[in-house]
Amino acid sequence: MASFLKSIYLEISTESFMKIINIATIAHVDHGKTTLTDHLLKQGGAFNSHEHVDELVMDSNALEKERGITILAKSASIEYKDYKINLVDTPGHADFSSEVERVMKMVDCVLLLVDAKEGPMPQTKFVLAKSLALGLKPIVVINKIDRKDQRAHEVIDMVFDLFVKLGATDEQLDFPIVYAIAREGIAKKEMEDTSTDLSPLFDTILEHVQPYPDKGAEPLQLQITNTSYDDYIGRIAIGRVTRGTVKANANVTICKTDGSKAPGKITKLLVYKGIRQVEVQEAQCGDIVAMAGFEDIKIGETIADPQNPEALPLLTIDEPTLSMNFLVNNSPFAGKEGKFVTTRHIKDRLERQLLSDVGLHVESIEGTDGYKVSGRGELHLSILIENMRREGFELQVSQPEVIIKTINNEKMEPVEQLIVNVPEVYSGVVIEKLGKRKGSMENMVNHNGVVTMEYIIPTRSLIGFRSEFIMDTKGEGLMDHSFLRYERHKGEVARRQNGVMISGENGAAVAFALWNLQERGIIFIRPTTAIYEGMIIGGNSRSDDLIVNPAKEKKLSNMRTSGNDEAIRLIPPLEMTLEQALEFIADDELVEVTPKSIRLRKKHLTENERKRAGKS
Ligand SMILES: Nc1nc2c(ncn2[C@@H]2O[C@H](COP(=O)(O)OP(=O)(O)OP(=O)(O)O)[C@@H](O)[C@H]2O)c(=O)[nH]1
Ligand SMILES: [Mg+2]
Repeated sequence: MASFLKSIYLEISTESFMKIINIATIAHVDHGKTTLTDHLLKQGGAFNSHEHVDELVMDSNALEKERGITILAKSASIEYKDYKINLVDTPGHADFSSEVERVMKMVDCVLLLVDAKEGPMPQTKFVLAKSLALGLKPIVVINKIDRKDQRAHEVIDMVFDLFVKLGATDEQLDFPIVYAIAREGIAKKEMEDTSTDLSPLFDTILEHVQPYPDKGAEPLQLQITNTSYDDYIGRIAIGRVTRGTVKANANVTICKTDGSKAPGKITKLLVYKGIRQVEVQEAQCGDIVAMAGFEDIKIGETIADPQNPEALPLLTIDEPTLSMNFLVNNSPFAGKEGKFVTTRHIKDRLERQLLSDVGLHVESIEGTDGYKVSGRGELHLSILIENMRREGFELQVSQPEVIIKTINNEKMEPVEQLIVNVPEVYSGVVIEKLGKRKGSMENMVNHNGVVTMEYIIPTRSLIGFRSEFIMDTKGEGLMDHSFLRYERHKGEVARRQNGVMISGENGAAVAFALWNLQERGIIFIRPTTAIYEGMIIGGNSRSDDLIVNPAKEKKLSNMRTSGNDEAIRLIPPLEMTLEQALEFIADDELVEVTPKSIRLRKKHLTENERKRAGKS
């Protein structure tokens, strides 16, 4: 969990003894976790009155703000009556589920948000299953009840069925329900109630959740569930105090993941106060603390009393399902736009990432200047690439590949649960395409002309599917998927059907050439874009690859129209995002990523090289 590093107060704060409750918001993507956390913080007095606060303060990093999604879990605290409540906002996207799972080990209760229209979605099921297995008793928050198409009561029945299906105990089944309009900071115990704030939710929390028991006199034990980095104080280890009292400057024992023990010292101790971290001399049992002094500590290790060093059970970390090769940029434009371009740079950066990103694996690739990087999904890896390019890196990335495993002598592959929502008219084409990609339909309902279908489908089949789906449903379809499990390998599936247009020249694209080419497919570049031989400049409407010359000027023979560009009407180019580009490329292609550009290219730049490679 990232801390609010810029705002660490290095003043000493003395904490008075309070009852401690830690709560996490969990849900499917976009069901309103960050919005609710924001309003809980505001109404819980987390901000000083003179403080200027952004909307969605918890989505604090640049990528989160831009994309409107939460990537890293984050904590903040409020004081309500005589309680200190730590609130942890978690990401909803399936690629970040391991982080959510770890966060749940630090909390006493979860607020399970469910959209009053959408109802439970794949990630709702995943996070609920995990929280039930940990013995937590969730509070269900039916959010967005202001939506015209809300169906809160139906959604509650669906949530109840989900609890039953996931084997909830009677106690867990007896979950409290709160209705909310997170965006307006309003919660209600009954739909009909009038309410202007979140106090019904605060009250429900206090009624339902037992504060953390006072184990302050016992020997210290606390597990590191997250780490972050601060330029001033270095590596920060974060966890909840399971037992005992933690003190600044205390000598401790680190119980390592390999079973060994090592001495350590807490050089700084911080707790959350509002959205800041404040330095304290002592933190209470149950509280979430951040500590400096442990340069190479790993997630899952336990900080313990040297007299009584007992490790907490290791954390299980989900295995990666998808990998991409991160290669040194060797395109003709290498080194022109980025600061960090060598294998060494990439290696150091990946090593740094590994310290806090436990779901990530990195291996070197023999005979190649690059690394095979594996993670929990496309977004997990593309966020890393996006962060790297913002930091000044250049690299090339290969087509995402799923990780195939052999289990009991059988070839197994990751499969996803996919939910699509499409207007009836498009359901035929979507069913056909998913069938071709070896999807099996599990359920289909038609609700007023909108068809909702559930599929189980190989992860591999979904690479590149989204762009087709958007085209096929004219942008009206919604799709959502998350990793389900490993299943027996389903054999070949159809990948990209279309070829590409490859530049045969170096130079700069000109409008006249692009205008001529646009009848043959979709163009990805603009006039004046610098091009090189082997760069992909468009998609061909046919299945073969086409070598073209985007730099070809118009001959000046026709006096009447020369210098007159009237006839040239260019269709705006399809400029792909990083994710789109990664989904698009075939296995003989690469995405070239620099701080300024995302280019597509053939691995082999000249036609001769491609022919030779094709023969071998
Ligand atoms: N109509 C309506 N919209 C809401 C409500 N609460 C949140 N939203 C909107 O839902 C969208 C998603 O909200 P977020 O709070 O970012 O959702 P999230 O669950 O944190 O999303 P991730 O972190 O990406 O999983 C935003 O556009 C919010 O404005 C609500 O009560 N009513
Ligand atoms: Mg969020």
